[in-house]
Amino acid sequence: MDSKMKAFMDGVRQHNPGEDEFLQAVQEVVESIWDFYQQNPAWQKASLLERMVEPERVVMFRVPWVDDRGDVKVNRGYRVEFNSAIGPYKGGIRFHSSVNLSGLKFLGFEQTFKNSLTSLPMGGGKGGSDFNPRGKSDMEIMRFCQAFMAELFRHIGPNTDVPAGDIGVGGREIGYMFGMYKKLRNEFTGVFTGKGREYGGSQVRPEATGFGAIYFVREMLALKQDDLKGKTIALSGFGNVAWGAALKATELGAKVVTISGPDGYIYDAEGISGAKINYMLELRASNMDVVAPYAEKFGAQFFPGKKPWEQAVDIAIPCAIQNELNENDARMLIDKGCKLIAEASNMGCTAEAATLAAAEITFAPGKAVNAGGVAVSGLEMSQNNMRIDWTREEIDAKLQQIMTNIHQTCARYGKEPSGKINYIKGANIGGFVKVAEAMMAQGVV
Ligand code: 2IT
Repeated sequence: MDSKMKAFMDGVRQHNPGEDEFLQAVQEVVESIWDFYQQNPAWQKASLLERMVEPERVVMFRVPWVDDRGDVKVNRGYRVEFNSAIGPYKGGIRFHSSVNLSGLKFLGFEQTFKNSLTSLPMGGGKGGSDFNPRGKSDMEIMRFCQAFMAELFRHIGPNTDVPAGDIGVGGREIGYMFGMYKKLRNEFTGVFTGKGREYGGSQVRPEATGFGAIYFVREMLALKQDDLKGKTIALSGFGNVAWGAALKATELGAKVVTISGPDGYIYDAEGISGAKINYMLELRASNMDVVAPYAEKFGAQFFPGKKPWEQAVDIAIPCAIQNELNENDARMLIDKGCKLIAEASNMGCTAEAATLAAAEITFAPGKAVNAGGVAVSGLEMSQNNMRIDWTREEIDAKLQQIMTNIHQTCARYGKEPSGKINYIKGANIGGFVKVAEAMMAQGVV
């Protein structure tokens, strides 16, 4: 590592002690852009990178709510407004017991570059709470969402900060949060994306992250004169992202053989298709956070406590959570013939796993692969502001075009002398440039 870069990273580490996930995300970006950054003395003089690793604002708040037994519970709420150089803060809200400041800072930082890659005018942000939706009743979910919004409403707005869903936050939660925002502000605006179709939600938003990931993988394969037909795919997770990816991969002729939950993973040799994909929605709606019932219902294998990366597949797509695929997992996948790993979860691979996969096979990072979700959120914002509703075909065509463009951006900035594409470098530089230029133009603010 270059000594100046090491000094920079030491400074970030000292300034953000114990924030391992945030430091992991920063390190990956800094390593990718360092040479490029050094070529521009004006950027260095403006301390651009120093400013970029500091969120513009972090809001942390108490969320007190009453459960069904009448007991008062207290959770912590957050919104990290990371960067607004190219548009209003934009990014999801995560409800998961693992949520903490480090995790949300990593996600908000990543979101800034991802949103830039989409080419739409959106800044980066992320929020959430350590509230765990598992086993909660519908009324408990509603009361929690309302309590969360009772504070968050004063920090967001359609031209300020536009949240969306993430892990633990889907259509139902967005409905409850949007309803509370509307009541408190007495105005109907597109302050959230991922809304229901009846009140301003876009076509294809639920499918967008998974569809976009598969469109991106299709581009990666096309470059090698290959396609998805007949490929076996291991997915992890069983939520919104895995669901959309399974639908599109199956439609394009691939066979999805695994999904997973905190309880273990399912291997279905016949392929997870048709009604089996829709069953994922039932599993999710049950609020139990388990995939085991799939095995009983469809006669597939269930591996308790294990991850799907021990299976022989052509392609692996982590769709659950950060660092869910480690170096050993990558080693196992590669040794069993896997040729491509694409992150649909944000930072789904550990740094070591990503490095190994990038060196030995083909690897693409989440900020490129999963950008389709926030891209369609951007289209939802446009439709809300124009008070129009584009058709499913129009949105899907725009999504495909955006994913193709992101792939081209990765190729443009990530092509190595050997001809191989370094997708990590390509995505990081590609996302960085627009944010950097916008910040330079706007002065020291
Ligand atoms: O990680 C992500 O890109 C999301 N959770 C979606 C964010 C959004 O604003 O649609």
